[in-house]
Amino acid sequence: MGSQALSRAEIRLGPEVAAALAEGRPVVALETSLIAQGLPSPRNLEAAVACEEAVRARGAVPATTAVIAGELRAGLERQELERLADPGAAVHKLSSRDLGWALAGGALGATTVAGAIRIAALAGIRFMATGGIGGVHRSRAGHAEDQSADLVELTRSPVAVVCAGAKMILDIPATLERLESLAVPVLGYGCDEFPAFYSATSGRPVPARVDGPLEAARALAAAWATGAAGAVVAVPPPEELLGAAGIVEQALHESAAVEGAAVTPAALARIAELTGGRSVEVNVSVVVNNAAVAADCAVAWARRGGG
Ligand code: PSU
Ligand code: MN
Repeated sequence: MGSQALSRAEIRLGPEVAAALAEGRPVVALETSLIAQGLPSPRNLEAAVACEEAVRARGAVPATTAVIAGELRAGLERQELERLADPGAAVHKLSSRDLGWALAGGALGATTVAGAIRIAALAGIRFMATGGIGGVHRSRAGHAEDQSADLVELTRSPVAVVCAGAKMILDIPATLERLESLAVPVLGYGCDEFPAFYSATSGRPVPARVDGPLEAARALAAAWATGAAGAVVAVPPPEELLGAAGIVEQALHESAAVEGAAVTPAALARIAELTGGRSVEVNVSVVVNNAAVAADCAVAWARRGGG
């Protein structure tokens, strides 16, 4: 029945990841939808490599996640990253609900936040980094309500997601309300305001602030001890995209006909055009910064004894 009976042949950890987990050393999971669907080539591969390097530089082991040839994976080889980043490869965007069919069917798939934290949970990894989580989309006349499964997956997978808030194209206040309804802890990392991905200000306060990795690790350990599953650690972007709000408005307006999972890639591509590529640079620096912060938190958490 519904028991978690994945065989060893179905989930494969990279050797470094397996060793680190066995020894209680810090590990940070990374998503790959950002690489396969979110960023243009060749910056996507560079970003994937830079995230892994940032995690290593801070003393943790990167566990980049994907589904490849009938296996859930955490910890990829360079050639596998290259395949996921290849614009000519047909790479599926996998949320957590998609892991089953992708695994059974041998599909090549990149993980969203939801997919990545589900794999992390199965592997026993407690920290994950991304750019921005999915959330509640702005309502659009004639379109069905669109809420990312990232939100619900945070209620199931005990993983701290380090991000610069939610994707900028979303309805940020509605996303924060939904996180509250779902009882997902939200921590501002050195900030009082929930960041808005391309900018440090959203006008919305965070419920709680932590300063530095030690405070974050303490707050997360206590949240897990009191029954939380996933948590959001919101980190202000290291650099900002000037005029982001207006540019995002315009991109969304122009991609009004796009539906479902295609909305993010279409809007991001248009934002990149409208900013002459500057949004891509900010996006990469945000993702790499979050990977570094996630590693700092994972290191602090492992030092206090993990869980
Ligand atoms: N943020 C970005 N680019 C992205 C994503 C987030 O700047 O490509 C991806 C992440 O993988 C996130 C996913 O989990 O979008 C959410 O997609 P959806 O709204 O379709 O659930
Ligand atoms: Mn959606």
